[in-house]
This record gives sequence, structure tokens and C-alpha cells, in this order.
Amino acid sequence: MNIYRYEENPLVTPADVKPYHEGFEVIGAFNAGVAEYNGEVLLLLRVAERPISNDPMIVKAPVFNAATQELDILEFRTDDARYDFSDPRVIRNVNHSATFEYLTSLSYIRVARSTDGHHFTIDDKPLVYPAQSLESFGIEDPRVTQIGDTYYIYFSAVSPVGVGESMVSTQDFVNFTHHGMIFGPDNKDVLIFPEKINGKYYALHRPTTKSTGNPEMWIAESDNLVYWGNHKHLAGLRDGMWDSGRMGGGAVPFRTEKGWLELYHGATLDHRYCMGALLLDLNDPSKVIARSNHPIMEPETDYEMNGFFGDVVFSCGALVDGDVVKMYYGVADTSMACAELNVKEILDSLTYE
Ligand code: MAN
Repeated sequence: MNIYRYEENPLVTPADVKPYHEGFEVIGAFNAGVAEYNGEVLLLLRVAERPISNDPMIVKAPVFNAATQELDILEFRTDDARYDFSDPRVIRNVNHSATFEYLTSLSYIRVARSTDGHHFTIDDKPLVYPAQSLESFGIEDPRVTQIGDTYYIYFSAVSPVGVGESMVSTQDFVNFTHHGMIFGPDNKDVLIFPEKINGKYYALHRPTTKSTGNPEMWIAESDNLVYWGNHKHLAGLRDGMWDSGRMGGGAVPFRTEKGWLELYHGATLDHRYCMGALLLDLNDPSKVIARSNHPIMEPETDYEMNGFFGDVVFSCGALVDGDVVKMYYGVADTSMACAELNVKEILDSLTYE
């Protein structure tokens, strides 16, 4: 596989982003959704900000308070035996079964814009910011699907009651319609197809099941993009392979002559995140035609292997230009990068079922 990583990588780093909150530092500008609007490439960055702690014994957790519309900052002592601080992203309560009780940063969506797709200027203010209690721990990992003149922006809405997927839409990136939570908790990695297929809209989604099952990819149908049904399991984890631990959709699926191509992420149980591809039937995307037995991209460069949470390449959006796919991707839960791949080479690399 020929991969052309941009010389300018990483394209956007936390140092390029001015904190929106006073007393905070930007620790991530990553996992961006991608859109083309008015001749510009827009990266809808997930910006993660953390309250600065001057005491290494204190870990802080920012929480959006829907009643006051302000942030509350909670403080935890690292010698408090009730909590586990080993994952820098979260604060875990050792007596509870939930994977985390608080996040150490708050994420929201901010735009980086470019006329050449390589050099970006970052907006001063958030584009979409937590607005209600289902978003009190932040909003993360946006994806954008353009249908006609409307851009549907959907993202993980994180709060103490779970992580679900919420959606807003806009035609001008100024005025927004809020559609509420379209996939209830726990669910992430939703990818809405850019057109109807046999009269229905389709979306990939990734429930995290607790009774039986694993974090795997599902597909659902809708007449209106808001109410989703006829859920089907699409693709699962594979023991001993690059996607043995968890997996989920990445970029918005795009048409090729052989089928819908979905660039998805897979991780091992020790959290090494790679990108691979799934080929889905053009007329019935619930049918998998082929899949990557080996990743199409793995964390290899310094900026992919080292950061806030290293060994992660994680795409939320790509631009397709003829036979070239420009895959924008988050690196090490820290920055944004881009790589060009050839669509035909991706198709040829897949294993057909
Ligand atoms: C995981 C990671 C974090 C994220 C939380 C909540 O722990 O993906 O980056 O903040 O889930 O979604």
C-alpha cells in the first residue's frame, strides 16, 4: 500500500489552538470530521481542554452544568484509593463497574479551515459546544455527512448517564438545527451514508454491549435521519488480528465501482488503533463483500506513536478526489494529520468473502 503522509503533518496540533476557557490548556485537537464548504476544507476538530493543575497530586475534572450553563471543576487527589487514574483520559471509581466516572478533559467542536487542505487556520470560538445535560462531559469525534445543501454533524454526547450519538444540521455553519440523540447509550462511531439506497437512509453505528457481545459494527435504516430501525450486526472482532479488541466506523462511506468503501478503525486489546477498510454492497450495505485482513494504515511515525494517548490513528472523515482518498485522521489522541491513499490499491488489498 502506498501511503503519502503530508510533509506538513501534523497539520493541526494543540499548540495551534488557543484555549477557549480561562485557566485551561488545550491537550487535543484531533478526530476531526471533514466537510467542503464555500471552496474551503473544514476540519471539525474535537478540541479537548483540561483545567491546569499546578499540584501533581490533584487531578481535575471539568463538567458542564446545564442549569448554570457554566463549567464546574471537580478535584480529586491521586492518593485517594477510591479512584484509579492510570488511564490519563478518565477517572475511574474502583468500586463501580462503569469504565469511567469522570473525564479529565472536556471536548467540543471547533473549526480549522483551509483552501489547500494542508495549511489550516483555527476559528477562535467553538462551532458546537455542550448545551444540555446529556453533553455534560463533552461532545467528541464528530462526523459530517453532506446531503444536498445540508451538512449533518453528529458526535458522541458524553455524560454520567452514558455515551450516545447526537446530531445537529446546518446549511451555513452558522445556524444550526438540533435533532437530539439519534442513537441512545452506549453508542459511538455513527456514519450516515451520503445518499438514500433503495429509498432508505443508512447509518453504521457501534453499540458497546454489556450482557453479551463486543464493541462491533452495526447498520440501521431510517426514512428521516432521526429515527433509526431494522438494526443488523455488520462486522465483528477477529481474534489475533489488528481488529481483535474493538472496532467502529471511521470516515463517511463513499461509492466505488465495487461497492461502498468504509474506512474503519480497529484496535487490539492493548489499545493500538489502526485503520482498515470494509467493502459493502452498493444496493444493500448490510452485506459485507470484503475486508482488510491487514491494516491499510498503522501508527508508525513519531506523531502517531507518541502523544496524550499514543499508538492511535483514527479517521473521522476523508475527501475523495477521483482515485485518490485524502484521509484526515487524528493521531495519538492529540493532533490532526492527513494521508493520501489510492482507492484501487485499497480495493485490491481487501480479502473477498
Ligand atoms: C474513551 C476515549 C476517550 C473518550 C471517552 C468517552 O475513554 O475514547 O477519549 O473521552 O471514551 O467517550
